[in-house]
Amino acid sequence: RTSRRGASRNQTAMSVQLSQDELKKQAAWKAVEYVKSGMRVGLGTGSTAAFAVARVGELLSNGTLTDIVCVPTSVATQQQAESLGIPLATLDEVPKLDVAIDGADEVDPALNVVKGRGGALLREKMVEMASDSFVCIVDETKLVSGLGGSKLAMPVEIVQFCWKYNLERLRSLEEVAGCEAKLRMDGDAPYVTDNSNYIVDLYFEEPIKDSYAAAKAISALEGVVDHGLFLDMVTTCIIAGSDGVIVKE
Ligand code: ABF
Repeated sequence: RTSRRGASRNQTAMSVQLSQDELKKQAAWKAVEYVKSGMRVGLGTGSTAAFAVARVGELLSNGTLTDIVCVPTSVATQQQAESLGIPLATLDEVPKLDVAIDGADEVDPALNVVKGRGGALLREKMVEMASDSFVCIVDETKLVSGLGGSKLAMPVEIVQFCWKYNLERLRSLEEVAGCEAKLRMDGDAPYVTDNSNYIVDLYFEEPIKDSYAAAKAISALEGVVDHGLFLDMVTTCIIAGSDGVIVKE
């Protein structure tokens, strides 16, 4: 028998989860309004982006959208899109996109974002850099005053070769001084990305002082493939919050 208090606690948790999913869905549906028939579309990764992929599939199946081709940012998104019958291509086949829709982990006031906690940062950055516009979709919990401020992971994709050496070099960069660097694990083994690389997660006590300097320094390390700082890339940010959906350009 669930105690009355237990039930109310679960209901509260459920209502929070439902409302966060509802916010993600609202942001995603708003973003898909930017997709017009005939467009080439980048499809993001993560739970918010998944709502956008589902919406694209729905509008294709009911004839609202026609003649679009999509480039997924992960195997997971590729599989979701395939299950919905969404026409897919690769950047080799479609090197220029009209719009990319994707989530984020953190958004700062300048619309610079941290992405990649879903492990898909490399393909996301390639697709979003290939796109004329990048519509970022978040719920209000992703807003931060400065990147790294959520104290959650800022991911860096590195090659597997000598990963300990690369982790230590990341940890010693003065541009990310004081960060904690951990190899992301998947159970007992290192997490392996769709591109057969590893992820090192950086954690910050304070927001990163200079995101641009940090991005430059991290990218300069030859064992680094790419990182989760997506700077000056978002063209439109759609933020779903308790007081509605806000569009920031
Ligand atoms: C993806 O969306 C990743 O870059 C990022 O980690 C994730 C956010 O996931 P969610 O929408 O589930 O919060 O693009």
